[in-house]
Amino acid sequence: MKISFIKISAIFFLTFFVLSRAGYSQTMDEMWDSSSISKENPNLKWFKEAKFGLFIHWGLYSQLAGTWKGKNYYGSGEWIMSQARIPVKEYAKVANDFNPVNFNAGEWAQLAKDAGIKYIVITAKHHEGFAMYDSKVSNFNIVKATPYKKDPMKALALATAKRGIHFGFYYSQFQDWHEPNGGRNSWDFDESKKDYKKYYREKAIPQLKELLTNYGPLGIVWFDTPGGLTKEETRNLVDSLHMLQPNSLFSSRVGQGLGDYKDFGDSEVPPIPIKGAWESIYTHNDSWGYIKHDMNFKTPKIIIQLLANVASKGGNLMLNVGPDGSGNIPKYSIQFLKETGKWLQKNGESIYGTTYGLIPEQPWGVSTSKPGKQFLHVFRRPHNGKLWVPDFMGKVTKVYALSGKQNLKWKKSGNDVIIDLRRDSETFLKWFGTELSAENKKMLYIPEGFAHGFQCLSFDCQLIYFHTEFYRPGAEGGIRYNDPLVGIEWPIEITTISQRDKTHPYLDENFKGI
Ligand code: JFZ
Repeated sequence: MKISFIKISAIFFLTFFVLSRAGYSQTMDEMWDSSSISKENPNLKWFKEAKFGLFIHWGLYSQLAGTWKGKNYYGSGEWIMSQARIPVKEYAKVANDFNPVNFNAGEWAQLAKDAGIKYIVITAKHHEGFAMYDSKVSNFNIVKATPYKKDPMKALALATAKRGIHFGFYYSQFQDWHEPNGGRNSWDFDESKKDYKKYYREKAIPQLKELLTNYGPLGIVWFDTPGGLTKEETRNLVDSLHMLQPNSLFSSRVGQGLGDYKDFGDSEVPPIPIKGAWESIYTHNDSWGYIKHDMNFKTPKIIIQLLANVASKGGNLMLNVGPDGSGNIPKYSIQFLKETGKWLQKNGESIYGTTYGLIPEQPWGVSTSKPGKQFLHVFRRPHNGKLWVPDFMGKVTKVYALSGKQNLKWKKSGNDVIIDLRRDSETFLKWFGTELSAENKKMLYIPEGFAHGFQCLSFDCQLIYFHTEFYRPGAEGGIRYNDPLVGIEWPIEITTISQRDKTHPYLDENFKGI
């Protein structure tokens, strides 16, 4: 028997837009806030429109790939020197084997281009202290200390410029585990005896000057984990570096509130819209630096939803990949980024140059906007096909699917807009892959790379599973409905809301309230 009720979607959600009346556009213009862009740093304009950046963590730790002396480490591959308490002298020997001959700047930059990425920030020096560029300040660098002998940053600066991608460096200004006076190596050096100022004078500042002088215009200098400087000293550092690159944006992790835009904590999206220029950073799997046993890659669906979610709060997503010690970007990062790029080619209008929408986050998804337009990113289809857009103050003139441009039926109910997303109106949906084992109804095939992306069309449910095994791309086989770690969930629609009881029967007598 051929079973066809389960389909797997590559692109799980849709985008719609709503034209609004002129008066409303004004409000939108205000919300768009172009005046505040020009009042603040004009260099922020490109950044605010860019929405999608690529972070690259690449260094000696990439060569170690999460393993030291036969022991596997997990979490942050770039922290392995600290996690394993590797002495400076021993760690430095890793450079002898670091020969990333597969590095190809053109390929990396082209991947970013194909993925719809507008800026790249790469680690010029992470906490390990190793310079991934040709530095005259310290010999602990890729040109002097490795068999590779070339400067990959030079090539990448050129390759990105050629493709119109803004280029930037991550630089760990305070933590430097290689240096006796650098921050945070307490296993080789006594922290209390350190002269941080000497380290800044002799390494960090001269290296930053090299980076800001020798690689053309930098879109961003991404500082990280500040320390060892007063506000005044930080201001002097920032001012002197800005003289070298007046148009470059400095990340907020330069410290003391002196950055040009805000970075949230790692893997953090604010729950409500935030004005001004800001960025959320996420990594594609679980680690920033390459770990060969970390296969927990986010699927294109998850990346796209993350991008839409961040955009719906008004910010940028900078997604990290961790190339390996040979210079290869992990194949799932390549594959999933390209998929994301395909989606952006059709739906990019709902992301690039947008800001948060007028509609707060809904059970079905999020919204972004441009003057006169609202884009609805529908992550979860309402079970009855009716998408409720509550309290919508604009005048709706048209509702349509962004990719494909098919008009959708809609009506108003008070201030709510109800959009018809029933199955017969979903010709625009791009489903692919209907794979189910004919012999065993309970077995669902996981196509490579889409271990996250299930949707049960027959009863509007979504498969959920708590077994990390299932997230591993490339895992053969399938999952069983009767597996205790697999569940299904589906949305319910609440039509009447009653007053909440003042006394809650479930509360403990001693409960003091929240
Ligand atoms: C830092 C680094 O230590 C880490 O290796 C990686 O480069 C990451 C992008 O940045 O880690 C941080 C820094 C700040 C926060 C969290 C992790 N924070 O503010 O929540």
